[in-house]
Amino acid sequence: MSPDETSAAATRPDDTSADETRSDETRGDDGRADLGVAMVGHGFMGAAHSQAWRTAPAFFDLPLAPRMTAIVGRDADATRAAAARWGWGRAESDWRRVVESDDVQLVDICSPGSTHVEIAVAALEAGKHVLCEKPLANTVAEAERMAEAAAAAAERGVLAMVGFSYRRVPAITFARDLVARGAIGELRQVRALYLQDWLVDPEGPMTWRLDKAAAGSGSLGDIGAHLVDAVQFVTGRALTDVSGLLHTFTTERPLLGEVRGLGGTASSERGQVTVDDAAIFTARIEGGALGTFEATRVATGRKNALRLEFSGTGGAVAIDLERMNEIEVYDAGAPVDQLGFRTVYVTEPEHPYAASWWPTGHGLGYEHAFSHQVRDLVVALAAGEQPTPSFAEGLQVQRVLAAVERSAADGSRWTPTAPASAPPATTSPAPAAAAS
Ligand code: SOE
Repeated sequence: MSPDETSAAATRPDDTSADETRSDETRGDDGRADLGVAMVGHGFMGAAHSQAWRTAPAFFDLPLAPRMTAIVGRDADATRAAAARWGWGRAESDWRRVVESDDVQLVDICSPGSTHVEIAVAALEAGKHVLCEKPLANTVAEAERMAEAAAAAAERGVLAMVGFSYRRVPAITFARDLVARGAIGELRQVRALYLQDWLVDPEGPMTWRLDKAAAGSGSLGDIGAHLVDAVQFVTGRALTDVSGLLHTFTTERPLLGEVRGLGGTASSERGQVTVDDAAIFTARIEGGALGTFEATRVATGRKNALRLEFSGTGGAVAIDLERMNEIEVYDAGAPVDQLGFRTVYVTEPEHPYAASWWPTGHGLGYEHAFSHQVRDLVVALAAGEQPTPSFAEGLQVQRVLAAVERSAADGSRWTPTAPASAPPATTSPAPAAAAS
């Protein structure tokens, strides 16, 4: 069973088969091979990934033993402080050193998008596995280079994965399972919203996320990318054509003083915002379904509301990350006098990943998806299997984002997501339908 087929069964603690490690690897007392991890970046994502590397081995029986070997950052003091706080073995200021280190087998890239291509390609060429934060890159050309490097590395048993962590929120993984089981019949429509409001205040400061050179795009790439991945993951179908609209409401902001969360304090100087505040697009989906998408950081009052609704001929499922332990399920075949959405609490041991955490009903949070990501990655590496989403899938998401940008720049014209010469990219297949 591949990690993309992560069902409740695949997340049982005893699921630790296929430890096929090389004889030159170091092993701990329990016989498991070490997996030396070096993480690049120590911002928001660095914190989330650190938490996951620390926690996943304690809650899942992993077939390799991750070691938090090194953390890399440009600011030596801040990197040393992060290493001490989060438990990394050493602090480095040049990612090239960890890429060359014998005690590192995996490079985890949590730095801004502009850095991804260089680090990922160098790491893969040096024989290190790679986990790279989303979106895969800032441009399609960069993502293509990364996907090519990943394909070449895979031939040598070196594997790469892109960090679309929300796939591993149990409610979203479970939605995928339900759709694959046929619980909503034939898919007709998808509604996908990612609503945040941390840029509502025009005096909120610039961060790298507002700089096209560093981030590639704004809401589109930062949070819209999650929508694209989550929709394609749940449905098993690719977005084939899009019609988009991008807008920046606040074009100039104070420069950043001190970082706090996604924003920070403002300095007296001002800078130009070069990315979108809001991205809205409609899409045609393989198989004939339609999708509406909205990614915005100016949705007043909405903090981290990733909302997905899948409507089919036989039912519907809906998720809201502000209530992330729940999924709403509608069965159109129920007796007429009992029709209605039911709220299912996704915390039973039968639900994806839940058995490894707390007793029924005790709920998971934002950070757990990153632990699940580590769990699935490590299981795949030990089995020598391609972890998902692969860089090829990350590239396909990048193509969707680029198509939205091209469409928006051209009066919202309908724009294909696949290159003219290629057939529509298909995402990881959904698992075989299970009996419902
Ligand atoms: C990481 O997965 C991420 O997309 C961040 O980059 C966003 O800023 C955050 O709001 C959601 O998670």
